[in-house]
Amino acid sequence: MTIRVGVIGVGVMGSDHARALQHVVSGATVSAVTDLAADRADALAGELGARAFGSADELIAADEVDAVVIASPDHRHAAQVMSCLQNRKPVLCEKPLAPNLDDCRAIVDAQNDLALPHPLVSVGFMRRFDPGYVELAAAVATDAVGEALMVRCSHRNVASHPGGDSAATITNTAIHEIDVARWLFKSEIVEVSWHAGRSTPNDPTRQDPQLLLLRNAHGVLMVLDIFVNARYGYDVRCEVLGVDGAISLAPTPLTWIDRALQSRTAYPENWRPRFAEAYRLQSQAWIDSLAAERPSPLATAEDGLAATAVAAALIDSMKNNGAPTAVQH
Ligand code: ISE
Repeated sequence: MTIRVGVIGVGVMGSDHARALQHVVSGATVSAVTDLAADRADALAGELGARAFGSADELIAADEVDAVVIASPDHRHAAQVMSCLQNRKPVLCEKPLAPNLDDCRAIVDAQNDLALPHPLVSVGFMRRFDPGYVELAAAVATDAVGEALMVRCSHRNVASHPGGDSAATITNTAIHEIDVARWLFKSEIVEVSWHAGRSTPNDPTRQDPQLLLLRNAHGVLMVLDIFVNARYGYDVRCEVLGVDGAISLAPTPLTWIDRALQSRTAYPENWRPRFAEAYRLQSQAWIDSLAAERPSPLATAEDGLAATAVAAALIDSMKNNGAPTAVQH
């Protein structure tokens, strides 16, 4: 059975998802797209042989849509996920599930009220499918470096998305490390604190970089520097410090160039090349679960809620001069 997917939001991420579902992921086809920029939806619909819809609700309700991918702006996710639930359509919602904690809770409650055999909502925390993070998680699970003590992460973008602020850095970008912290250790984050030094002059809309501390229920501390205007390259790092050693994500360049007394490599310009394989594996796993009518192996609505709860605590800490703040689950 080929899964006919409708894609909501065909900007950078949505069009990447649509093209991969059409040409790379087996068992799927893109039957429908929609975007507030109708010309963008029409162009992609023409490219893929799909139908362009005038609204997310019309796409979600369409008979030719078996499942939905939401890649619209973060603040639109909650209403669109709720519409998928009302139409009983499986949905892969890009992170975050919603930037707002109450919206995440409403989604989890609405899904639970349906009492369906399998949850409909999956959340696009794609690093869970990145081969490097999968290897890291296996090492943590087997105490390969001894019992984990601390995690050091860096998440650096070349340039921030327009229209964001200091809170968006947390809900849209750091949300990945928040999920990684939960997923790596299978442990809830119980306390956080937010810190900052000087801020780059390259983005007056936000404090940048930020330093986030996340402590889980087993006492493991994650230290995350997040710098969304780093300029030098897209650079994601993760190192787990254990009793007997340390394990880190390996650098991901494909080549090194040795020339004129220099040896150099290149950073990716953004997350898309760095996590292309993670997105492919995530989408394939989602489609395979739909075709086999088994539960999705992706992050759940509860994972989305938990991540946004941690983000909310970090924002509270930010507003309270970095005070240690308990996470309200
Ligand atoms: C984006 O959605 C991502 O997934 C990237 O990993 C992150 O670096 C970027 O800031 C997000 O907007």
